[in-house]
Amino acid sequence: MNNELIYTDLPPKLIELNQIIYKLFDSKKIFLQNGDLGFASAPSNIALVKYWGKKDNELQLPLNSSISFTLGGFRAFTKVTVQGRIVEKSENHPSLFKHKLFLNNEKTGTKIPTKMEKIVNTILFPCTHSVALEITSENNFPTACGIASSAAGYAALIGSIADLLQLEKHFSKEELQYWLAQWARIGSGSATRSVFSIEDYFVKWNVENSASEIKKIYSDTFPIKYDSKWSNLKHLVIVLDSSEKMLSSSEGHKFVHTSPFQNIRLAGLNSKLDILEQAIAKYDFKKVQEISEEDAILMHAVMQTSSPKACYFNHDTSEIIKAFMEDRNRLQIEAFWTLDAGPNLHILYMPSATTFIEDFINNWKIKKSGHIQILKNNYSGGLMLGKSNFYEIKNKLNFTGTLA
Ligand code: 2P0
Repeated sequence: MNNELIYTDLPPKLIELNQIIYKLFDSKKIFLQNGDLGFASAPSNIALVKYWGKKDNELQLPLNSSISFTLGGFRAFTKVTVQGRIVEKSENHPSLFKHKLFLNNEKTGTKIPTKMEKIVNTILFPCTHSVALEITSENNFPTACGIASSAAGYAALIGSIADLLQLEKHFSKEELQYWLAQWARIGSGSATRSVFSIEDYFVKWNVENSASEIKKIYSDTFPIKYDSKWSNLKHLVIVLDSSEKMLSSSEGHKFVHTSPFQNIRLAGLNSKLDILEQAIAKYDFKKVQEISEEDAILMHAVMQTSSPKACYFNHDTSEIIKAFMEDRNRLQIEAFWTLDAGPNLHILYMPSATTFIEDFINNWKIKKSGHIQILKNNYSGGLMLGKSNFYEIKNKLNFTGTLA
């Protein structure tokens, strides 16, 4: 196989786990044949302290650690189907089959993106001469609505491959969690925060900055401790603009170093992450609010002052944030806002703030003559593997792919 289409430079622990999979293929304990299936459903997530900027593009290592809240109701549903024939390994023919991707009910599939192809080829290395994957993936939220589709998408893809290979039987829980988080990260950075279980509301993607050599940089992702009150936290998105981004996030990451605000943002970030972690552990709503809102502003300041500019924020975004903060501060409500790489406002709030949020949205709708839409996150849950989980949650959620 063309060496450019597999990963050779992976973290040692991930290489070890991949070797275990290769041995299972060799001993036929894992055996793939035409029609075999794997299923997974993965949530999206919204970062409170953001990942913006990479140390290494190929391995997707971030410049800074980040902490996210899992968006259990906004999900990708991915099914992988093996296309293949039985051949002896010694035949060594190029595969007759090509991986194919079917996104959001497309009738005709497309060639999968190169990065995805490299991931699939590396995981299935011993059998890519005889099989390929047909990947079908759907989101239950519309594109360009302010919810990270790559996070849910890559987490669900890696999950569905883990299900196809039945890795739950072959790896310990910790090994499987590590394997999922590392591969999801290589797919899309933010996806590494979407591979945890139902109780894992807050996830930290940690990167150690001390090592100078890229290969020795340690990056790991894990759920963080939280006070049980946070399990009541609600979330919705006020969709102000659903047009496609001018600059993709993957492109935007590349230009952080050109912004004069980049070093300012990074300077205080590690202590902010520590404070945020403590505030989540002991339910200090005010601190979580302050740090999240500040980092959203700082990230967008970096975006808007980089060259080329990544201007995701628009006039309506500033206007609604100003109005929200004035009312929220005056009434001392437990609610805060944040943004992704887009203009649409994410609101996180406790049940005591529900009436306030509803009134705020209704007033805003009147002011904007109805030109906003609301996406409510009505479900909490993490990555789910397997066919029965897949259909159970798909039926539970209003699977329309449209704005509610
Ligand atoms: C985050 N974002 O922490 C930040 C906040 C957007 C703004 O991670 O190139 O789609 O696939 O690693 O993960 C969006 O970037 O970029 C992102 P890649 P990704 O959620």
